[in-house]
Amino acid sequence: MFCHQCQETAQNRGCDKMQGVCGKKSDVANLQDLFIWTLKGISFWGNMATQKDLYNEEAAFFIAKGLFMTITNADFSKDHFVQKINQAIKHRETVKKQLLEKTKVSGDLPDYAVWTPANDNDILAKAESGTGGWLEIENEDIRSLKATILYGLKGMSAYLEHGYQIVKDGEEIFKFIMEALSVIADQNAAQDDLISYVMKTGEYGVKAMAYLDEANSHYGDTEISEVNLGVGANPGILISGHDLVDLEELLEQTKDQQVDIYTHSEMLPAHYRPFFKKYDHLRGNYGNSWYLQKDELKSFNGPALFTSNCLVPPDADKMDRIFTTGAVGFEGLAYIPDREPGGHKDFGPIIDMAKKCDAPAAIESGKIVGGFGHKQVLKLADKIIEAIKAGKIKRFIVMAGCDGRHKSRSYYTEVAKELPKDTVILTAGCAKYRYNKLDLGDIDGIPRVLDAGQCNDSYSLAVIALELQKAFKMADINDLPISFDIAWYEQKAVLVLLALLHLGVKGIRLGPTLPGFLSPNIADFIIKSFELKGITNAKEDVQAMMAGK
Ligand code: FSO
Ligand code: SF4
Repeated sequence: MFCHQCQETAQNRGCDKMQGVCGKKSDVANLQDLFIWTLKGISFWGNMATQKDLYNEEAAFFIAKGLFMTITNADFSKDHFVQKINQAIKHRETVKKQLLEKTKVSGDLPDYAVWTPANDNDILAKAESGTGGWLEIENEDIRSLKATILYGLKGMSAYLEHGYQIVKDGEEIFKFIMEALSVIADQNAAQDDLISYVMKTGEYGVKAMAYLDEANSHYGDTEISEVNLGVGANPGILISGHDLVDLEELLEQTKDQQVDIYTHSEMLPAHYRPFFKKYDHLRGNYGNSWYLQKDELKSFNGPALFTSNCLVPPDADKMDRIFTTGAVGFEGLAYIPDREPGGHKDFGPIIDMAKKCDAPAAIESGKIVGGFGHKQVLKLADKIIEAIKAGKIKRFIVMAGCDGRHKSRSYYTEVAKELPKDTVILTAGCAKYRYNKLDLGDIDGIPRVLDAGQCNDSYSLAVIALELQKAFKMADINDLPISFDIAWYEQKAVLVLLALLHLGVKGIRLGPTLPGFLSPNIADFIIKSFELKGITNAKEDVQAMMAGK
């Protein structure tokens, strides 16, 4: 195996032993590489087909969902990937047939466009041979650019998969994924073309984030809300991940069942959406960010449902209490199958289990406040602009992104503490758990931490910046009193970074480390072109940010 897609990759170079730092085993990693290789096969035909007005929506969604499954801490199941590779070949053949009925394709066909396994053993053998792995690409700069595009596409696919459950459509962005996958697959792709696709991935990243923002508004726009951190007397189900449709169906199916629902990690911002407020048994948020789930599950006492990443490989004695669905999977854990068109998922097994469990033990009490998506913040725009003009708010610090296991991430807590009292932190994603329970106070009633929501809601932070730019009639977004100090872990954060670069944001700090998948030359190119920086220590970085550097 060789996987270097996340911030915790071994030695910031790549996981290449029997198991990755995240717990992904080498056989699964190799199957994921082969699966993406077969998705390139669908894209090879699909990209040509869309140019002939033969867009196959089912195949395009299959590709996006497939990429989402390979994101860090999503699907660890060998069986799932074998099944998916078989399905990918079927989709490829359908798309190919549709195209060949309309036009002829000449020239040599690449292996990924034609390979058909005789059986599952064939798939396992091909995966073990390393087919589709990064080390097949010798030139490290080409490998680095292709990895940047692919990881951005994985993040984009996560946003699309969630949005598509709610609104369908999204054709333009699904087509881009096929186009970009075809470019990554092309062995002759030139460095300059790949650089332009890195930027295009950021451009489509903004579109994908806007698409999901619009889709999620089906549940109402985020509004200022207090979220309970304590527990009730009923047994509970803990729901984690980012999928709001799953949450809705779980809430419906647990109505009047004397079972409470608690959000975990990235599901916390669901409390900010008006739609979910009608469910009294949506009791509150339990616990913190994803990497603490094992300990928090012990005291929760009831079952947990993972609707998307981040799943940590569970302890053997907790396997029966963890359920997966959507793009998540793990050998030995129960998997709730997808909904049929027009139907819903059946959460019966998890509800039955919850009823037999004790109520959660309290680990916290009190409330936290969030819900500052772009529409809510724009309602406060006059107040904020007044505070900026009066010098009461000197600077905004965007500290969005992901949390992670490494101790070095205490940097973000220290930055939050170190920042002067006339600064406001804009956040989204699980990175906020590093400081969202500190008492940082407010500025004339505006909280010093404005939480827009999930990492998926990072779009809000870009919209807020663009609106402030308009309000202050500034020609350049970089003239605003905003600093970006982003924490990254997995591939949605890669997409958010590319989206910010596309929007022209310069001088972003990215930590705790710069991505290991950037070769020295490509890292140098990005650092020079966009003034991207690593982090140093909280004191020095706060001083620099306050000086606009
Ligand atoms: Fe965090 Fe995990 Fe939301 Fe990520 S829970 S790390 S960027 O998957 O998705 O913020
Ligand atoms: Fe390693 Fe991250 Fe890949 Fe897991 S996802 S194998 S930790 S690089």
